[in-house]
Amino acid sequence: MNASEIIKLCKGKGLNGVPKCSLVSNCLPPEPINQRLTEEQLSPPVPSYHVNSRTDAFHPKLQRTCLDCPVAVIRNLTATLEINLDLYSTKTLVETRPNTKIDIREQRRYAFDENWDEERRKKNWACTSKMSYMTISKYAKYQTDRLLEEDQTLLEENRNPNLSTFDGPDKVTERNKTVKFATNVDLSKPCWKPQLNELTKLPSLFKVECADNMLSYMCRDLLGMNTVQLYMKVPGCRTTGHQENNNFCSVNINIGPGDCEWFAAPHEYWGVINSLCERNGVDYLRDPWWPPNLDVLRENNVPVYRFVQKPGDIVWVNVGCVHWVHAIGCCNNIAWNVGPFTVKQYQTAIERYEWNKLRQYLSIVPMVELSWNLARKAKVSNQLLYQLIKNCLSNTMKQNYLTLELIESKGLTVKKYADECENDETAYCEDCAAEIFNIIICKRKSKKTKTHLVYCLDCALKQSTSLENFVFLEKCCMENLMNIYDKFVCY
Ligand SMILES: O=C(O)CCC(=O)C(=O)O
Ligand SMILES: [Fe+2]
Ligand SMILES: [Zn+2]
Repeated sequence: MNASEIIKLCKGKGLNGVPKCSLVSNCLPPEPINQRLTEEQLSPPVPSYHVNSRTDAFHPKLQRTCLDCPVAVIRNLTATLEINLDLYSTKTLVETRPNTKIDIREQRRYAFDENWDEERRKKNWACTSKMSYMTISKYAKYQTDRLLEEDQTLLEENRNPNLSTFDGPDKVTERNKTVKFATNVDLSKPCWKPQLNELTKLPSLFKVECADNMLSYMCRDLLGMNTVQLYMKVPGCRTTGHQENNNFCSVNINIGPGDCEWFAAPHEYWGVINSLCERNGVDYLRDPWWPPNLDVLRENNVPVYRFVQKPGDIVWVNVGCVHWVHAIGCCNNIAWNVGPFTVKQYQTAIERYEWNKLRQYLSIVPMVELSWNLARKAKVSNQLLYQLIKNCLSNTMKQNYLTLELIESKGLTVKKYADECENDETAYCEDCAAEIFNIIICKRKSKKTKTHLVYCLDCALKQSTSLENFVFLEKCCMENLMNIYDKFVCY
């Protein structure tokens, strides 16, 4: 059906209310698998790909390996492509922007595969951290001091193997009980141009900006997703367990000088990990967590890849893979997300989008806006992927029509959204965090500052069934949406 046939069938259906719209039939966490995994299956070796030449680097086999495995390490690619990792070293960062303020998380330090409560009495899932700020140069000093200290400690440990730097219940040294982790240093600013430029040497699957990357069709920055973020670490710093925002893939390069240790479980097992979190009082999506030990996962039939990422190694995190990362040495990492044009990527992103809605958790990737952008600008050649995107367009186009019908049936008018705002942020509902697509329902918060609060239709109706006191703004008119819908074809 073309757009006008679809809309014709909707006529009059929005007068008494607009049904909720879900873009997937099921977005619930997957059930545990029935079959008991063997010891080998529970500790699989990480798929790794060693690049020996430029031919290897751009060979389709590399892309295939990445898209087929939950997680992969790619060794020697950065060296082969002569990517200058010094650009991301602490020394260069200090030379470029010594006074930039960065977010710091102060974390407890424990053995690599363990997590304890604050008193170090019981192992648990919850992690605590204190937030603060530092400048790049101040963190650099901290990191360098720790680097020297670690060398010293290693020497001592070699002499006396009973000493340990980490913080188990019985192996506590007073020193270094907490570590400072500089998370999410934003490299999207113009001063980091050389750092971003360097990454254009990568094969297209890994590129930050590329026609093959769905995230490049967002008209603005999603910090850390379609822009690069840098992490500065000392031994013991932890990136707690998570899946990427909306289950997009991620690319991570260890800049060194130290190593990182990774733990990862395939997407199918996120449901089991989610229940383990729930049973242990942590919110899988919102709280920081770390498995108390790896046996818990083994007992629950969850396979865990465990591997070391050396300086220069790229870790590829595929769609929906659950992962948690621990710094073995002092190091910096750079990371960003990509969205290959695959059915699995799009489908899984939409599933998480719907699950986030159920949990009232904000989707950093506004999948509806992205889908309409893809329709306007991307060339989609995979028939099934095309159908999934078209399905999203059709549902949201109907939703848009019914919403207009409902508003107008109440004798209210919808105004045109000012053009100068066209490129601004995605709106999310003030109450339920849902993405607001195309029709902005808002209420003035303060006359003085001219700030507005934005709501989805459901949350606005909860406040007032007559929708009085709300203003309605339409970004793209019905006719334009219908045009985009009809023009979106599969190549
Ligand atoms: O380097 C880190 O600690 C961040 C790891 C991560 O979660 C990622 O790259 O997706
Ligand atoms: Fe990640
Ligand atoms: Zn809402």
